Amino acid sequence: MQEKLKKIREEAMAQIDHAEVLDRLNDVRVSFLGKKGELTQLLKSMKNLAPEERPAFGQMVNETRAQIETHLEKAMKVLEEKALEQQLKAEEIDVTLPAKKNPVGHRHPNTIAREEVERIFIGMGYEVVEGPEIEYDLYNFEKLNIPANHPAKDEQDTFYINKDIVLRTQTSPVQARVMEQGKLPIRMICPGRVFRSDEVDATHSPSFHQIEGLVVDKNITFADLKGTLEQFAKEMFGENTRTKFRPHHFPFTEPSAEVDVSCFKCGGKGCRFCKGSGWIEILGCGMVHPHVFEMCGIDPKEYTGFAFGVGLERIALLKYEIDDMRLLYENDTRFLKQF
Ligand code: 2NL
Repeated sequence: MQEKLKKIREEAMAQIDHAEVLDRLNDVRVSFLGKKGELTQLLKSMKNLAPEERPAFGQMVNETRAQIETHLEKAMKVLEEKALEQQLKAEEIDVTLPAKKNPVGHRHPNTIAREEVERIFIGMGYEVVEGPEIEYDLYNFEKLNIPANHPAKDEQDTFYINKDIVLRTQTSPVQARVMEQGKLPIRMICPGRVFRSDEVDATHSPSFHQIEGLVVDKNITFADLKGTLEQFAKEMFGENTRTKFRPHHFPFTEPSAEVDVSCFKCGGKGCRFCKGSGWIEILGCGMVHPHVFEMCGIDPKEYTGFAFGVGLERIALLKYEIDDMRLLYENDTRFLKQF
């Protein structure tokens, strides 16, 4: 029996010494010290001994158990430390490595130009209002005095969803909706995306952006229109900018005008930029047509007003001297981040 005990102890110690992982140590514990373990079996077989031999043998078994346990504890500690060390090594962070660069975005030239226009008109007390890009024919055309047979309504110019619904060709329907709400006076601008069935080239795109403005109050005159747009031109293109109003025709305004600004490159002397004329066309405007007022529920005998429309891309291309509109839509950040 003593021989067997010695063999068990040596075997256990050897297995503990060879264990390389904690799980293996646990197996060793179970197979020697567990309920069905070898040492427990040996203790059970003590009944084969003579009664006077039992206490001494029992004590020997207990000592062996204690020795194995102590050895197991030590081995466990060593393995636990080794595992922790490995984990720390695997999760090591080198704080001296260069950080991953987070590319920062950039405002689009259209956005910069829009925010500049908004800033100028907000400074003059205007509200910024937005509206739907998909509109009723009624608001996009009819209420703006563009009748059924008008060439602008041609399928070649307008994207039709069905015979009553279009992709808006201008942002004026937003203004028609505000007028209909009947809260007067009105001082508003409405920036937004508009659509026309155009082929893509250096100056055209089927989807582009507009900012329209509208003022409605008692006693608004063409002088208010002129002063407002002169102020806008100076803030947008420089203090020395002069403006020129040329007669024009729009269905929704009467009288109507197109506005040129003195070339901000050459100051009006004439250069490649203004094609030698000294003037650059920037917007269209006019006094709101009485018929438009009537269709939007405003009495034209009591109220007058002016309106204007600016192409946002046109402003961005001019201001940043970009010669092809397509560059604005390609979203190449090498191009966009220059502005
Ligand atoms: C242009 C010309 C213009 C308007 C837009 C307008 C809106 C209402 C009533 C009357 Cl609700 N007029 N808008 C007026 C004149 C010109 O835009 O060439 N835009 C790029």
